[in-house]
Amino acid sequence: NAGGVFAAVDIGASSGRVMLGRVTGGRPASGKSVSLETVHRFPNGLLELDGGLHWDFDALFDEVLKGLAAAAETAAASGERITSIGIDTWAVDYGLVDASGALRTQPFSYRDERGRTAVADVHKALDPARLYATSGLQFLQFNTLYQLATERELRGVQALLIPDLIAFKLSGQRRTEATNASTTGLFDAVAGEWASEFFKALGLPKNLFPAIIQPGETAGTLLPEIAARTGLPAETAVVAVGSHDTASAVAAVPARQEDFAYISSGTWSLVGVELDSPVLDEASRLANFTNERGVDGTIRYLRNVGGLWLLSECQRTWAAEGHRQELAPLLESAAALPAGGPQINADDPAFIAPDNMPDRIRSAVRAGGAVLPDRPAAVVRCILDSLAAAYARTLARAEELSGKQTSVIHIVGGGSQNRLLCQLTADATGKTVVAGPVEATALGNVLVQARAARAVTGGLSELRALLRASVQLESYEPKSLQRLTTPVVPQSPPLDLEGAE
Ligand code: LFR
Repeated sequence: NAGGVFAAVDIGASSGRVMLGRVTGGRPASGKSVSLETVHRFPNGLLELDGGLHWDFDALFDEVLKGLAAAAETAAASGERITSIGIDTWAVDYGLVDASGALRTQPFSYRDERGRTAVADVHKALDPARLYATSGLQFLQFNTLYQLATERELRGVQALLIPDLIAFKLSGQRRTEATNASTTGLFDAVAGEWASEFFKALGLPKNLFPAIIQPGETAGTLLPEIAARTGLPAETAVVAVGSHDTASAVAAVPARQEDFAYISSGTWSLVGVELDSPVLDEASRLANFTNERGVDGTIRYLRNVGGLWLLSECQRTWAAEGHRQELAPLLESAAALPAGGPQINADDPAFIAPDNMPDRIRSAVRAGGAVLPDRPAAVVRCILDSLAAAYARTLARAEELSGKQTSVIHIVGGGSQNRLLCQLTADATGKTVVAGPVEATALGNVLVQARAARAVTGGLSELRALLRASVQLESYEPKSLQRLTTPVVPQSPPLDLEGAE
């Protein structure tokens, strides 16, 4: 049983990449390993159109094709054959396509305010307790159902979530991948199917979304024109993976034992535990924990905590003001500052929109009765202290509400490279932090494809063992004294289920 070569399309809010994933090594399975080679990288960002915040899907798809062409070329140069393509991106957002397959507009971004304006109306039709009891989804003002409620006309179109839209453009096949469907608010967390009563209650067309496909199932093969443009054989499969990036990231948490917590740390921090079944009770709803679907029918019981978006937006503002700050020296100065400085509530929806992040952070600190020194390093330290504190309180709640105790925290994604953040998290939680891999989303994507092709076998624990044999990890132990001096954190604001008027 030889290995295989797979193409992973992995797009985040600030950048995308196409990678070749190789599974090599013979029997037994534990002798195998997985590696990644980046063949194409491209930027992503918000596009302002008619006053709304969108994604430039046409540009992204162009980059995907360039990336697949580069993948084909790289593989051909070493006599390899790419078995399949898997796609993962952020969740929630969608494009509307008509019968001919044309996109109605560039997809809206979840950072646009439109979802928020529809919350009150949606909750009039379906009260939040009923929504949660079925979907198990945390309340976020941008969840798909609120965005859909702002659409003027949904007859004659279908909604395709972003990874599904890419898969459709590659293969001509329309499907909705299950892990991402679970972030729409229109999905039944127990049945694992669309919650048809919600479509009815909200007046949404019954077939607004295509049928569900599970990670590991094949959607189709390449359209002839795509094969011609990329140089990939037309029989290359488009395989569904955990198309929600967080689902792929959690599949690639290199945990050795069952009792682990994870933080998928990138633009957002997704903080929680893996469960076999959802927690749908009222306490869980009020704490705003989500039950998103993971690979192999697992439940990702977590909360969205602010993320490195806070930091990247500050950097963007500083650069625009003419004093660009490189990350490495910034983090070094931030690490040199004493513990116990001011904090903000990293979960505050006030930080979702772009622009002027340093100002917004400064006024949040001021509102809490403290002062933030006017230096980038102080702002960065405040962000990281606040994230670590949010991680600690979120994990404590996740354990309490789910009854699952954890002994180790895995940080995966970009944040796993941020040594200060990893150490502060160990300090704030009092637990060992294991950091890595950085490319968890792409690795989870590749492993699900590899299993579909039978290049690897087993459940998530076998995939995780293979990962541990393949990647470098780093451990951080808590400095217990610091933990005792961590200040009381501002509490999350009460859930704004009515939506802001
Ligand atoms: C992370 C992520 C989160 C989701 C947010 C918006 O990239 O996918 O899981 O809540 O983006 O889609």
